[in-house]
Amino acid sequence: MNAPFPTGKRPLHLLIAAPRGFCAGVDRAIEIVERALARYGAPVYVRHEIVHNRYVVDGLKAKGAIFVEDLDDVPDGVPVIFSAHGVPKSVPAAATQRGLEWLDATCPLVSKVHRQAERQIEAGRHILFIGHAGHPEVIGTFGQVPAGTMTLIETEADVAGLQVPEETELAYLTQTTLSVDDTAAIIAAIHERFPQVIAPKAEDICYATSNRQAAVKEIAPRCEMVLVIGAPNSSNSLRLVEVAERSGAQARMIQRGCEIEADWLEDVDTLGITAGASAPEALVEEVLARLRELRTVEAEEIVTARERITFKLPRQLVD
Ligand code: 0CG
Ligand code: SF4
Repeated sequence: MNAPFPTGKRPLHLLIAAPRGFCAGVDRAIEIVERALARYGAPVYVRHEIVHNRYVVDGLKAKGAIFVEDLDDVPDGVPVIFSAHGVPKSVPAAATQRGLEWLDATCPLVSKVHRQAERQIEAGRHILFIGHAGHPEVIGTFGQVPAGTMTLIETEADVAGLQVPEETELAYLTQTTLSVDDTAAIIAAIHERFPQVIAPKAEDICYATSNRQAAVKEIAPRCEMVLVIGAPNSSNSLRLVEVAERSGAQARMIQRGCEIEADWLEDVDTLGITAGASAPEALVEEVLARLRELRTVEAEEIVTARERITFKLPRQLVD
């Protein structure tokens, strides 16, 4: 009897989402570390993972970057870089006080939210901040305003449970890497309960987050499974898993190609692939190589947007 597939491997159709992977803020943050290493020499300290990806962090460690969670772990006399997710104002203030040379790799789109927060407080408003508790971007944004002037909102139920004195003027802002759909529902609940609330002038969820979610919405309904290349502490990557699941596909987050087990694909003829904003294209290539070991792969890229945005580097690093 003839084998159904002469190569012995069943075909696997891949739908590769575009845009995927690195955004302009991640490109800039990594370049800041690389340029700082070239300019000052190793070691250069980085407070928190520069972006939430172990492969990126390990690559920079190999070039002489040292990653710490706390400014107190940075010795005197070495430069320190703040991660793309942003930091409370107290962190650069403490670095300056210690006489440390510091560079800020905060994404300009996160810094924009920081400035909006300051403006709302100057206008005398209380801020409802939609985000995920404990995420470094949330900690950084809360650290832009005096304690007690911002309340974290994670769910629609949080909106219903809010206790706000009658005369309080409210504004809302959001983390940049949230679910577009969940955030829209929370914002609708805020507007319904507080019709006078001040909305941000433009959406705070960043272009990269919303474009990657839209691309997954396009491919996932055609796939039995979607693989999201990203890390479990990467907010924007976690949101891609949710979007794929809500579109009816099975979804798995993976960090490396070698994690893919043959039996995951037993019932899969069409597999979606995407990567979070902090996952490099080298990992997409690694995943494709692993899939080619397992199956006869035909790949198709589905492009739902083109991204041309880039951000300027800090002045100190431009020759
Ligand atoms: O998506 P989050 O904010 O967790 O960050 P990640 O480093 O994964 O991606 C872009 C940035 C900053
Ligand atoms: Fe900036 Fe968005 Fe990228 Fe975060 S995901 S670094 S906010 S562009």
